[in-house]
Amino acid sequence: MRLLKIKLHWQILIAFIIAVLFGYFVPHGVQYISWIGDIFLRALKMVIIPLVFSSIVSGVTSMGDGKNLGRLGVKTMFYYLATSTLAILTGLAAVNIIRPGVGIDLGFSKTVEGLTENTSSVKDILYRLIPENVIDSMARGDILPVIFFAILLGFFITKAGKGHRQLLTNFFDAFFDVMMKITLFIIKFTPLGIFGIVATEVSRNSEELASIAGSLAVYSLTVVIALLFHALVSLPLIVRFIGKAKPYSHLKNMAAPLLTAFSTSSSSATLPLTMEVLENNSGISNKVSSFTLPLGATINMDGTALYECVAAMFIAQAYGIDLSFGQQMLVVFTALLASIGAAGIPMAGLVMMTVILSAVGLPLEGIGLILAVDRILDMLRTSVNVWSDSCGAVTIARSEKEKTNVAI
Ligand code: DAS
Repeated sequence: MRLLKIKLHWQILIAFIIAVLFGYFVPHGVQYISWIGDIFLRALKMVIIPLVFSSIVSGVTSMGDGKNLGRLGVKTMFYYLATSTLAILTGLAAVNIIRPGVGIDLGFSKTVEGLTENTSSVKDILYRLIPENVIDSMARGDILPVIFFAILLGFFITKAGKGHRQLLTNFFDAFFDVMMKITLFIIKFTPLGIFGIVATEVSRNSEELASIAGSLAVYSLTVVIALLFHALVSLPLIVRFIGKAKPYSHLKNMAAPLLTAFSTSSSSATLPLTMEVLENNSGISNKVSSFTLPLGATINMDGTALYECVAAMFIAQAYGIDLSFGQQMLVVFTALLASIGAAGIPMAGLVMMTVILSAVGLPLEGIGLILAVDRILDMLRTSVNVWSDSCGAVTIARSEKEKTNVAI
């Protein structure tokens, strides 16, 4: 039981090392344990629909009773969509320049079914977004229309009469809280899942082991470089020239929440501290912080969106699949929606990877490639998520003519 006392990321590292050794030295033994990885992936997919649905409805209804929905709501949604898209494009550029997965060539023999059918014309994307039957989409795990419907439902709950609005808001907040607990319980089994998946992948590709390990390091570096560029260049430029505020003074103020986000890998757990720091250190009004931050912690995840894009492209490269420009734009679009749907809890980005891969038609087992480094990368992408939410609060507060403590 002492093993369970070790922090999850150390458990994952130990499980990864054992899995590589087992897969390499006892490849014929893998058939007795590969089911563990399959069960873990099934459990992750089991919670996606209810978790994403309740996360988005709860997040959108946190915008309050619709009064704020005017100018502040439009600015906030525009900032969130713009910075998440900028993050994704930064990741796309990095993964196309560095090309971390090229050369592994896992020899993915069969053409990846579904990939070619995913045309990405706007009409097709709209057809995918607006379902004929949202319950059928939920049953089939077709996440994009579920995310679209959840945003619509959350928005119109804020427009409902006081009684209904309060009842439904409380219900979805409670439902989301329980779904987070179930997901955190499943995440505890990640070391077992890693053992089953990685041992299987290694036994299948043991001859590429060295190149996979090398490529995994380059992949991690690609994610880190792109995340740091977005966090330390793109976002500060937005704060400086659109928010007319001092980004690095604000960064100093954000030290505690960023370290909390890094160590907990949970935007939701960091939210109370982020709000306290924004109001007391950077001097943002409660009106702006209490509106933008809870929403941001749920639907604005620049770090996650960037990571989803890089991971999907890395997996495509590793399987020798050359994505066309249109297919890469579909990856960008699904990464944006997946980041909106990801919950602010550890490894939520990994849970959403199954969404991206199935939406674009890439092999799900590609998750086995990135699982081992996911928990470490989660720490950095969560910090970037929180940092972007806080930059949004400063930029929006300044656009509302608030003096703040970080004004130029
Ligand atoms: N850990 C998630 C968060 O709390 C991010 C992720 O898993 O990508 O923001």
